[in-house]
Amino acid sequence: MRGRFITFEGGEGSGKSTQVALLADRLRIRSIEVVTTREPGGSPGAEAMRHLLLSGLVKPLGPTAETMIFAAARDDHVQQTIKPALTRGAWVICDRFIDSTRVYQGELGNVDRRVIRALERVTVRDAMPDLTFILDVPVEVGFARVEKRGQVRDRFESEHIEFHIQLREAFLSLARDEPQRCVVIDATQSPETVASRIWLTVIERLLQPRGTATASRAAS
Ligand code: T5A
Repeated sequence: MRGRFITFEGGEGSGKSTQVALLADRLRIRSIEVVTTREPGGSPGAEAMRHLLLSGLVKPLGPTAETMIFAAARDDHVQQTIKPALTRGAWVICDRFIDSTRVYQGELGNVDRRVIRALERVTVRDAMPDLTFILDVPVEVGFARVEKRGQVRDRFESEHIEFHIQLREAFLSLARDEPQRCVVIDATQSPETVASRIWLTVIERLLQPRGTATASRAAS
């Protein structure tokens, strides 16, 4: 049976990487094989393209060219990592995926929506996420977390504050458009509290067959 595919999306410092790891731990305790991965990256070819994208080397080429390089990286990632894992029945948890392209390059980069969707069809095909968590934090909270980590800001983290405010709105709007796939999580609470909310959703949507014990009982 095909494994499940879960993606995490949201603004900078919203806690995606932290929650990817915490969810993987909970699933592994249930003896589920889990592959954690990220975009841009997640396969040797895509990791090589990650450097080009996040260093800003590609920025001068413009948003459409940048989108195509994100798509090339995604194609390799889907073919080399995601599809083989799903086919053998593993669960895949990915830190950013198609919604980041829709929001960063589409909504904020003004790349034509038809181009974004066409590239999505070519690269993703039947590897669509079953469930997408959109971690929502006010921009200043995300920035403070990134700041505290003390690393050099990448190409997108360096964008002005208005960019990040629009980014947050675009993710929330996307979630409203696809409620069957996307779940917004208030990510301002502690990592453990956020992880518990995510876990309840995974139980309700992916683990708990209809008509069995309530999610809260199963989670305890
Ligand atoms: N991009 C990506 C596109 O433009 N188009 C695309 O198609 C794709 C796929 C990727 C960049 O590429 C862009 C978007 C991005 O700008 P990245 O380096 O992978 O860049 O960075 P991000 O995905 O933005 O991830 P970050 O590492 O910045 O943030 P996370 O993963 O959201 O947050 P995390 O878990 O690393 O946490 C950040 C800090 O906060 C703490 C952590 O300990 C850590 O120090 N933290 C919390 N603190 C308090 N309370 C909580 N609940 C916390 N959760 C985490």
